[in-house]
Amino acid sequence: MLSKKMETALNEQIVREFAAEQLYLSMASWCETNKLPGVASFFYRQSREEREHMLKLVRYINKTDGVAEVPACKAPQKAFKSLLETMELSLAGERAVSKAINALVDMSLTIKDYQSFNFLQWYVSEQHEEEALFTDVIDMIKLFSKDEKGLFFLDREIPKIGQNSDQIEKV
Ligand code: OFO
Repeated sequence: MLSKKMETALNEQIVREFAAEQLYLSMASWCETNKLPGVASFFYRQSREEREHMLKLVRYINKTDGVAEVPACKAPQKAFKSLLETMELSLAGERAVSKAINALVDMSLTIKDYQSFNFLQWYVSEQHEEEALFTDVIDMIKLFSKDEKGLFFLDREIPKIGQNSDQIEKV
């Protein structure tokens, strides 16, 4: 059974996952309308993943005698200066989510909620993967953006990054 404190904190995490889903969807749309169909598919995938993270929380809260709350949608940023900006904003967002997950893990230990501690471990690994993924993409952009054909190459290669982990999740 969830304590009120943990139920509230997990519901706040739903808001963060939802915000990430919406932001990635907005970035996908921006890429699609800026001649970057490959990166658009990358962000559509990221957006779907964030929705899965949100649903996992909804199911966990409801199955642990709590009540999940579906949050209102605040419009995400819709215009971006560059491809690099989308990735830097993504990395900053993932770092903020990692911090929030760590705080939830801390709370679960403090109040001896070992079920939630166990549940949250999945998010700890996921955040590690996502931070590494966006760091790799940023490095790649910095390396190739000076090249004339760099943007064409990046649009083809970025969607391949993290594809394996996506496949593993679907198995
Ligand atoms: Fe990467 O934000 Fe979800 O967990």
